[in-house]
Amino acid sequence: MSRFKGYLFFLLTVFVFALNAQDSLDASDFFDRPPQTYNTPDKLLGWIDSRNLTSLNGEWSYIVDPMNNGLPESSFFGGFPKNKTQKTGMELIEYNFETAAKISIPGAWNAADQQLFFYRGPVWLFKKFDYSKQDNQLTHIYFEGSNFTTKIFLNGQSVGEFKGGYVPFNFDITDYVKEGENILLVLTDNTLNKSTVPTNKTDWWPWGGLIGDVYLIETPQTFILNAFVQLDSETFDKALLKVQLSEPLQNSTVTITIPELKFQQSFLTDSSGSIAEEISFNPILWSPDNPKLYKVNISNSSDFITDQIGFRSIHINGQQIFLNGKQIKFKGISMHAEPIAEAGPAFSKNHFKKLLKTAKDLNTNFVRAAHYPYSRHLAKTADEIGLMLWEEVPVYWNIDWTNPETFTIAKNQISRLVQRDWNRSSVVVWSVANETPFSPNRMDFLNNLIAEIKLNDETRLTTAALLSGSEDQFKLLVLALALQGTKSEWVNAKEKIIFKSILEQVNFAEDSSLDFSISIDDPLGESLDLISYNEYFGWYYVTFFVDQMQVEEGTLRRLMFEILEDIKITSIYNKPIHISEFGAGAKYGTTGNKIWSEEYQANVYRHQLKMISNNPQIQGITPWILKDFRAMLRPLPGIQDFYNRKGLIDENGNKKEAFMVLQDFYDTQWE
Ligand code: GCB
Repeated sequence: MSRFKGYLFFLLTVFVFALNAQDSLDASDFFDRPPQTYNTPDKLLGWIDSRNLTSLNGEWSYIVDPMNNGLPESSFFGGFPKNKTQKTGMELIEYNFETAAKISIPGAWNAADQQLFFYRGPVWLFKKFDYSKQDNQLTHIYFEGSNFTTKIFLNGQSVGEFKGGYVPFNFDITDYVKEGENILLVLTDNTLNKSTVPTNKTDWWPWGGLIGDVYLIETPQTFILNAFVQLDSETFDKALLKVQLSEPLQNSTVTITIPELKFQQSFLTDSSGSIAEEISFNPILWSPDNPKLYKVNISNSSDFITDQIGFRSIHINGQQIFLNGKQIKFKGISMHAEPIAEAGPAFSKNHFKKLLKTAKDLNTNFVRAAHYPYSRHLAKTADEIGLMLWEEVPVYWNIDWTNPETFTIAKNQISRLVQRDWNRSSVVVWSVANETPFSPNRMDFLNNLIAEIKLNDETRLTTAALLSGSEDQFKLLVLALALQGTKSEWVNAKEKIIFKSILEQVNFAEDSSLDFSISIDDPLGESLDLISYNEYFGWYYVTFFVDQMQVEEGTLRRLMFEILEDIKITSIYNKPIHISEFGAGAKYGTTGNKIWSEEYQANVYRHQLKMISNNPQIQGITPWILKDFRAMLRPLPGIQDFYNRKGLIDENGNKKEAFMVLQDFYDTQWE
């Protein structure tokens, strides 16, 4: 027997022995590899733009891995992080990141590669970089956003894992990074399921991959982790200063200076390495009309951070909203993080500048950044150009309220968002959810998220976009439409008979009157500052009962327009109401009195805006939506083609008729 055959025989014997030794060994055990444990990220680093940054943005390679074969724990050959390369030409390697397809980061792979457009699964991203280590400095890797589960490997070693997309996270990689060439591999998986945040069904695109900046950040060994400086919500000269060091270092002198205000004050850290003090200065207040920012510096003996920060106050009193003590209305628009005339997610300053300038062109003072956190460039840009912001986490539709991991992800998202943007004067509203059906478990989940916000920041308003359309309200709406149907002259005789019989069935006299009204009574309203409410009069609702009523959908839509302006919207809570969504779909360039035309969409806006003006408790609106956006739920060929068409501009920036209707309303009709 040759030596080679002898070796093979030995291996086979060991294998058969191993199989026999364990009666229960089945095929799946054989394929299993030892499980890996992954570290979770460090506490969020704040003020990163004043740090020593090395950008890892730019060209990366990627390999799609639908069967998760690259993971060390599920791979026969050790997985992709080994990054085996050819040496003699005889090595069998079935992947190669050097020759793999390229992608520009930040960017979503399902936007960059047509083949991955609908793909929901794992994709590996690879970057080679040179690094020169600094003495006595820590090196951190910072991801601005990665969807939705991320595993990071540096030079073959596992650095850690982050679950939950959209928000920033960082790891200390001082022990992993090498002098000279480094190999960074990141597994991004955009799979969603019933327990993720968001869940697997959303009316927006699950962009996958590194959707935000990637940086190496250097800090001293002990450094200023984060700091908060914001005015009290009802005063103009008192601010709260909170500083947190990375270590529980007591009696470290921390100094804050605002040179333009000639302000300087020092404090000593407590035993947890933190400071929470009230400070006083007299800033020119930030507002959309005068977005004044000040350079603020914070330092101690080993570290220095700086940022441009605006100061303003926001609060509610009864049913009104006050910015810097003056009553205002939120003249807003909703948006998604998708740039104008470019595919994929918006991530850069330039993307947000164009989007926010278009919003400002509508005469808005406010933007709802739905339905998830965007990159830090959004709020930085809004600070500079003067727009108030609503920021939100993707607690959307059917969230798994009872799963503790689901709550952990959502809590992590809200606290990271707040801790990143808590010095942005533009951000005036934190939103914890969108259209979530009532249940006791939901109340606990959302109240705990609100508590998490308050723990971090008590200076801003909280809200959630509440669900509309209870069964009782729909029944009342049917009656209101039937009553109008009996009165309107243009309704034909056959349909009139149907409307009369509907009224008779509930003994409703034809000559009586009925003001259709809604009173928002979601119990979550108790915990919120703004009672936000999504409604789609003029677009969706009639479709729900057109079949039962046996009348033409066109008839019901016309009747809806007739009653819309008189709809009363109030709340059992003595707080401002914010209409967080209304709208209608239109394909740019479509004409005529029909659904999907610009004219129909503009008419929905005209009637809705009259109704809004007639309702004094409504103090803010963010119609749905600035721009057409990608949505898997919207397949209609020739019209939607996987875009939600409720934009006031289309994906290329063309303005639809409704854009001008809203622009005029904000300019001249709503004070
Ligand atoms: C909603 C949702 C939003 C959808 C929108 C629509 O109520 O909050 O995510 O995109 O309606 O267009 O149906």
